[in-house]
Amino acid sequence: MEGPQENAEDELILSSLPREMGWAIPDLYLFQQFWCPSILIKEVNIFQKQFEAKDSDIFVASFPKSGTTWLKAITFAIVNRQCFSSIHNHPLLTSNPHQLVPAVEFMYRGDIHCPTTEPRVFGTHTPFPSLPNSIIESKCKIIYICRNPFDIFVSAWTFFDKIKLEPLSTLKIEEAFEKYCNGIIEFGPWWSHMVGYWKESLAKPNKVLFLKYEDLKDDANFQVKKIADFLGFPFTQEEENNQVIESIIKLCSFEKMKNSEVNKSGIIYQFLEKKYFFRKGETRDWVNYFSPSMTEKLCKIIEEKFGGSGLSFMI
Ligand code: PAP
Repeated sequence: MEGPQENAEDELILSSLPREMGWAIPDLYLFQQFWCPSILIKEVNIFQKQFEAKDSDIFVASFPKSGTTWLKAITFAIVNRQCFSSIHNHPLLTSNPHQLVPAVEFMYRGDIHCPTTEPRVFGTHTPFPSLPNSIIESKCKIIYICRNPFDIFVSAWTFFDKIKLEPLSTLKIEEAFEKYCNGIIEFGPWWSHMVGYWKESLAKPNKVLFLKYEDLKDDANFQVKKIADFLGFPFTQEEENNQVIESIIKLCSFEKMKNSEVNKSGIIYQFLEKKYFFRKGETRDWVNYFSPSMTEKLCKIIEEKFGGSGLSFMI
């Protein structure tokens, strides 16, 4: 527990940071160059200072609404496939992926616990430059999932509206889009988040694997094998013959997870309803929401922010 002096220091630090209204969290602070939700600043700080990474740790990193839940499920299923070989008694049928693979930022709030078995698999929305040194310096691995910024916008706009905290009211799509184009969104700007991990994946391909939601949708079999190889848990020929990859894909599929009793009700992280993590699970749903001028504006921003980085999106 913090005493009055620490609380006063925290308040002082916060009051010196630029502040904006969030989409779901009333206050976002520009902390270490990203828009950190006020309720997580202390946690991100503790994470940076205290987290001790083990060489065997695995991090599923992402910008919110990029496919985190899906990749957490796939990663958990890959690395634990020897313990839970039967699809009928798998923990993913009785726990939400966010319970099995906790977000490190929420771990310090008390309701989510650190995994006790190795390899420990964690999730994080923290941008690459703000990760603790022990993650950078250890041999642990990071898998980043990236999604096209059009679908992220729609997914975020619909999700954040459902989970928003008092006293926030519904953001009109135009208002949300304006914020999005200025990078003002929980853990934004989205472009620096993606580019940070992208560059690291190019510099250290054995440390950071950069995936795209669209590629996972397109050829899950190929991507699941790639993840398993990267993590040092490759599938044997026998496993391939026994359709182990296919059963992992099926177990983690959108339909299976959305319709699983465990994901239909209840909350995680103290205030998030599990059912809201499963909406449509499709690519290109953005065409149902974007006007021509919004499309043009976002295309320009993408060109400006990603031009020359080598990172591109199939729009
Ligand atoms: P988070 O950052 O809050 O954890 P995240 O899981 O990254 O959210 O993103 C949620 C999106 O992934 C939703 O997309 P949508 O709004 O466009 O539908 C959600 O439906 C989708 N999603 C969740 N689980 C799966 C899955 N198993 N397969 C494919 N997409 C999924």
